[in-house]
Amino acid sequence: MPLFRRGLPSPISRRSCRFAVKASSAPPTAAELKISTIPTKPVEGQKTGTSGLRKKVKVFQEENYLANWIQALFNSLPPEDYEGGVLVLGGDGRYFNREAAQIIIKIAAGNGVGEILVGRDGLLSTPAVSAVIRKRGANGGFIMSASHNPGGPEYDWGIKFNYSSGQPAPESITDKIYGNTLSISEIKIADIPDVDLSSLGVVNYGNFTVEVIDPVSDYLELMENVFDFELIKGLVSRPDFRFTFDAMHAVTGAYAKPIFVNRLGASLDFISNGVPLEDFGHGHPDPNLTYAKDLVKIMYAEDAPDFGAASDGDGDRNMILGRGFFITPSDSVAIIAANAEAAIPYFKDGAKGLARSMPTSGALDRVASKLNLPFFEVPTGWKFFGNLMDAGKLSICGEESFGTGSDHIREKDGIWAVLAWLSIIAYQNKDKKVGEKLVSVADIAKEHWTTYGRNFFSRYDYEECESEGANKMMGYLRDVISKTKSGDKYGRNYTLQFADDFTYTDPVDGSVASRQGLRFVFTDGSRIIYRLSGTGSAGATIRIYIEQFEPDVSKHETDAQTALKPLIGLALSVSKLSEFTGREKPTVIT
Ligand code: VG1
Ligand code: CO
Repeated sequence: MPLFRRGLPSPISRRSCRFAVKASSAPPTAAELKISTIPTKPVEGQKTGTSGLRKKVKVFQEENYLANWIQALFNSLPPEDYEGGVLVLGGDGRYFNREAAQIIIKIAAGNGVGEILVGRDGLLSTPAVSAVIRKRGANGGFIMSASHNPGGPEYDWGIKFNYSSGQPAPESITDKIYGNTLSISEIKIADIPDVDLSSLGVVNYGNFTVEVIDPVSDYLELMENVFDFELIKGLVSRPDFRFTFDAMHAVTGAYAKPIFVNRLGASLDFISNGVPLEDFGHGHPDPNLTYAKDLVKIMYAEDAPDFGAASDGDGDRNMILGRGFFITPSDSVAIIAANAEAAIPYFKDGAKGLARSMPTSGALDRVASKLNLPFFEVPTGWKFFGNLMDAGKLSICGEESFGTGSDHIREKDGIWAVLAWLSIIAYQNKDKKVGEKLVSVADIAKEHWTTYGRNFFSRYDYEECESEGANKMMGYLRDVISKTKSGDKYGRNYTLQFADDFTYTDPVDGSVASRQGLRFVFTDGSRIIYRLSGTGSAGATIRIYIEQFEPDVSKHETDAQTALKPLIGLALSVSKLSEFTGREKPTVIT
């Protein structure tokens, strides 16, 4: 599979239809684009995790730290795939993005890139970067974000590279980049002034062009093609329906007003934390029950709105709440998949296939089986879905970590998930007169459970443990697994079907990803899964995923923590977690 699309229009012809040239001083001519080569030394530890390279801001501020990684990236790609080509650049607005954008622009120019399309003020959500790459036929793009990790001088920064289908670079590329960071000796950088990113326009330096684009318009256009906006507008403008969205002072703040208010008619009052801030207002921009507590409080209050949602730092995650009701992400993707054909025009001919990450609950599997659709289970991380989408095998997919999306782009998509839920609610209520009782979020979920059964699911996170203890625990569990056999008894009620370390073989290109999570699967379908996070920037985060299927409708309203209690106890005792880590309680429970 070629990495980049060939036969792109040349940057010159692409440029002719753009905005008027805007530059503070007369642009230099081609001959004047001076490129310097500066010597550098390799830096340890620039290995990409689940989603890009994430470190403390202070680490990225070390001399050439970011520049080395960017140059190593260009050293990893065939020159014909970027020379004279187009790259997209954007980010979530976090601290250090301004400086980083200038470094990336200059190194791209130094390596012969033809054009950079950058979001105004350096802003573009992760899904919007994917959308812009695809719409404009770009060769790839950079996302400046550490996603849900906190931002600010003391916190995290991150960088991710997506290629021409808009998909996060696969491990074959990120491994190559890492290899090159260990042998790098020079950086090629263009000697141009900092580019003004605060207003739309085009500036040329010799054969190199920077275009500052509106961060919202390409993305909004795509959403209008995917969804029936008139249907959603009908719901949002009802006097008996209230909707609230928490942008967590992150990038979706830039999207919420143009989409929900201006285009769909929601009231501006219902958007909270809608201004993107460099430190997310001292928050942790992770839309879950722990970190989005303001929204949770609103949605569980008396007279709560009918629908509440939040998105993360870079806009690819989502949390969905009804009045006093939390939709687990594993249920969310299953419910969207079950209702998509009827409620979302993009899926009017049905989905091509469904997929989830391995630790995500099996709720989606049941929808796939009922709708008779191809189904895939991939490792954690969105990059594993892209090949299936490119091959036309997959339409709707999700992760338990608040990620939901489809093949309209190649990233998970927070606003898409909110629009998908609004479409489903709107569709189910389209014939309801004002004053009649509306079908609520809770009704939709309960109806789904009645049809498919309920997969109780919970995740326990132990953040920033000592790496040594966490690694020892995983080693110990591998040892335990090697001694297990089918039929082993666990506690009073569980019989082991199998235990292993998940390995995935990509059905499209045959690439193999191993050591993707330790799983204990029991004969009744219950599962316990252990993984170490690949997105943290300090210590180790242990994740334990617990799942149990319940076909009995009379038990569906049990609280998930109550229903899962025996299995959770088992997960803690089997792993000896508190002995290895000294932790008695998780930092986050979802
Ligand atoms: C976490 C999630 C994973 C998600 C990844 C990136 O990874 O578990 O499902 O794809 O974050 O999401 P890990 O390795 O920490 O478990 V984001 O919104 O941070 O780009
Ligand atoms: Co994110």
